[in-house]
Amino acid sequence: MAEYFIGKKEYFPGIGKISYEGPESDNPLAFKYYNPGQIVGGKTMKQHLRFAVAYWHSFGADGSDPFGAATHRFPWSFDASTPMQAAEHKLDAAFEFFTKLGVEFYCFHDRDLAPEGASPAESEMNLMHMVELAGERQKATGVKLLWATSNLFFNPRYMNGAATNPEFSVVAQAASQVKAAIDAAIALDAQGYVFWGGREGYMSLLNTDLGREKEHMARFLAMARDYGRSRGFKGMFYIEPKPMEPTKHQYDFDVETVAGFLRAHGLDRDFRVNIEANHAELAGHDFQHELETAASLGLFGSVDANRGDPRNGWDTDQFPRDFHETTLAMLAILKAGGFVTGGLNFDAKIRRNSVDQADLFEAHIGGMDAFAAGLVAAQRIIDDGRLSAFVAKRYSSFDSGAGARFERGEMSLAELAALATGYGDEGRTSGKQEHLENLINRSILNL
Ligand code: XUL
Ligand code: CO
Repeated sequence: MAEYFIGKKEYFPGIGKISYEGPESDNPLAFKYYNPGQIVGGKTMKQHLRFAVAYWHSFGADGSDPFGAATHRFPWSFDASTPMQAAEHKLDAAFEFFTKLGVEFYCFHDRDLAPEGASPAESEMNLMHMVELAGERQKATGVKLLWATSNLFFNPRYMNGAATNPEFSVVAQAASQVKAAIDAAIALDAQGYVFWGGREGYMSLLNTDLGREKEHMARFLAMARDYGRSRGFKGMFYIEPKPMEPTKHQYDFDVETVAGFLRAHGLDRDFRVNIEANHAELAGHDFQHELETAASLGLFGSVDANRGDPRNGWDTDQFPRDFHETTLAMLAILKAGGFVTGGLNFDAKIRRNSVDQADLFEAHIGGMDAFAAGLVAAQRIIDDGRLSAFVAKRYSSFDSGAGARFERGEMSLAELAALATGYGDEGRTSGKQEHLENLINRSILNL
């Protein structure tokens, strides 16, 4: 992958290409576990993990919070005289970062790439201009677009929702944004298109027609799908579940809720889920639960890789670090068959007081190492075979005879009940949870 400074200016001076130096290395700007070409279970780490950088956090989150001003100073906006010029510089900085880090993919919202204009037409023109430049940089570097999305939550017009807004005029404006963003995704050969319904929910049921809003959301998503397919979009559409924040309740609450919604509206052929670790936590689940649920429903798609703080329950979007969590996540992902169009997108931001240029690199390096280590440990668990053999044995009474007939739906409740008399003290078989937990821990420590 070529290093690429189209603007002839280096935005991260003093930091070169990040390479793999192994677990013994003490270099903070080197990978300890992520070794792109290393074969794990028949595929390279790079093919398995499909890392993406999130444009909005890495080049847009300025460190401001409800209590304080921005702390991150973006060098790419210093010498820009217009918002469009700043967007062009930001693009150069982003591609410099992607190539130095060695990621294969990136993700963006329409408004991350290009500033909103004074009218829908101007916004679209801004976006088209930036799409053209991004396309050139993609071609020159080989970095690809994992997915694009549309920011339908920042502008005050969306304060009551976008597709679920009680005012039709706002729904139309959301459509104009989504149509342009799908065009951008197609032009940049995106492998996916995400809907995260930040304000598709309610703040109070007193003023909300819940049934009508959900119907509107389904209608809108079907229209977006039909538009994309009619324009030749072959990528995957994703819904990113999140239970709350910014609204009190979001309709895409969790994977199971989204699955019911997609099926009820005939959307499950074109849509999969983009699962975010921190969102799982907000829904009262763990990351593994959401991944396994998606896999069990045939809806696993992509991942927003981050973590929250289990003690405060906010969407803190921190970089993943927990080997135990990444091992269980990679185990679920491998069991689901791995990524096809999806990947691991770092929807994560450095902390407000992480103000050194190296911090953004070290944040991603740690996240990539955490998933690489998780991948190795997960593959070891699979190769060891004891975990899957235990689970298979646990259900083996359904593999033949009456159990198999029950599974195939060939038995009535009365027949099933009649069999009870022939059975005795079954059911007191150990679930061996602690034994299995120890197996997982050993596979992690053997790294
Ligand atoms: C918000 C969130 C978004 C989506 C894209 O919590 O995760 O950044 O990933 O809109
Ligand atoms: Co996300």
